Amino acid sequence: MKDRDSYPKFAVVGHPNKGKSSIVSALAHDDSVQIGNTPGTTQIKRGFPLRVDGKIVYELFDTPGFQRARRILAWLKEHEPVSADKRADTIRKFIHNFRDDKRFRDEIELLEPIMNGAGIIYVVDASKPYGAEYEIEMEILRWTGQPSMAILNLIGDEDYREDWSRALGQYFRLVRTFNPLTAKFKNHIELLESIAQLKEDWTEQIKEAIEILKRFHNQKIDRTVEIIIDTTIKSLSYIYRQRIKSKNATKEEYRIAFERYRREIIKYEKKLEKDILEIWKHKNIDKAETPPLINEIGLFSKESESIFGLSQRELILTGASAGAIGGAGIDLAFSGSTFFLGSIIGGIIGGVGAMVGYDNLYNIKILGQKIGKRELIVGPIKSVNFPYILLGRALYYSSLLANRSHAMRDSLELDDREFSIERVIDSDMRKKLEKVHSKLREQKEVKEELLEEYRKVILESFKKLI
Ligand SMILES: Nc1nc2c(ncn2[C@@H]2O[C@H](COP(=O)(O)OP(=O)(O)O)[C@@H](O)[C@H]2O)c(=O)[nH]1
Ligand SMILES: [Mg+2]
Repeated sequence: MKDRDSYPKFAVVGHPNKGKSSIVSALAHDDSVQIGNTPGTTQIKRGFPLRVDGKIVYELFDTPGFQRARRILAWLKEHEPVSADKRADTIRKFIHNFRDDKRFRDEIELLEPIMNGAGIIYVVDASKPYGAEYEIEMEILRWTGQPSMAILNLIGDEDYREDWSRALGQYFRLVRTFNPLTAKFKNHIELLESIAQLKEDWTEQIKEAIEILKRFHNQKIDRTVEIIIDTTIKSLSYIYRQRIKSKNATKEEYRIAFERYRREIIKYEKKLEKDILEIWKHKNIDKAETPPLINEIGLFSKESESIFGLSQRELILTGASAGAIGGAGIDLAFSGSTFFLGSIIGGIIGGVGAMVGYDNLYNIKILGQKIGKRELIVGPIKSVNFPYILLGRALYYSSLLANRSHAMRDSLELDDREFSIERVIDSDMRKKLEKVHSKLREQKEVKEELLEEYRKVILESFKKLI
């Protein structure tokens, strides 16, 4: 039977400020790891396990940087054993003798997990020139006898990886480049594949970890797609009903009905935002700085003339085939700013005078059942563009989070100009989507096969982005 603690462990070590904590954060999918500009942010070692379904896949130790490597190596050499196989014992002796000595606290913190069986991940900033001063700490690590690899992190713009590799190759079994801030899932897996080669005992365990991570990653993708579709369908079929007093709704009644309708759709999108953050485990994203998806760009601003790069003509064709959009609707949708759902809906509320003309787009009806029982109905939205705005925003937002390293501490920047829905949804795909959208516009039932086709298209488009 496997021992409960049998998962692989790694100590991430190196000079201060080389990106150790960032690497731990990225590889443990944990955005709570402290990352700092000032050396010494990490003072004591801390283990960060990567859990999938409650089970630990591996654990990384974030450690303080080396501070007094020269003194320690001198001590080790003074106590040099007769043969190399006893060097690890000398390290143990050092830890034992100096456990309470504050001068060596950082080194003891970083050596301890290694002597307890953790593999070594040595981190350097290869955008800075190589220097012999690193050899002292590399030599100490070599004395531990633990399997080790070096990671070349490029923090700045320059690239001294060749020099570094020549030196590191003499101390470490493997040398790999890994950028903790830009690493995507694929890079993470590649790094783990390298780590699997470090020690024979680990190969099976790490391969298993890779399989678990891949499966988990696919589950996250499926969940994301499910939420995007669910939100889109809910928004497209949403209908707001409000009792009104007379045959004609007053301006105020229109305004209130629109506002309630708009708020509900915004609520759906906010919920999506929250769910996606949870799926991709971004707990500490700087939300205050995160621009809300619903932005205040005015409806009639001339900022952009296409919707995510879809040409007008194409959209009109899509619309024509759906047969659901009036001339006023087309003009409105195209003159508006593209990305910001709130502005399209919001703009209408803004100009009270504009309301009546856009009945077509928003499907506003007044239903008189009996005298005194009249209803103002808003929705389902008729705009052909609207579903693509929703989908585009959701896909773009989700891809930013799926691709975001947990080492990233910058606030999330949303910029629709980076994103073109045309790149991920071609016209064949759009035709399939349109089958569902048109049913929703007409308030008809959507058959299971159509939904399945819809799901495949959204999955395919999301996979293009991550
Ligand atoms: N641009 C860039 N910055 C990085 C990278 N890795 C780390 N940093 C930054 O370098 C600083 C130190 O990183 P940290 O992980 O705390 O280093 P540690 O002291 O070795 O744990 C932080 O401000 C990081 O955001 C990188 O690959 N690219
Ligand atoms: Mg640190």
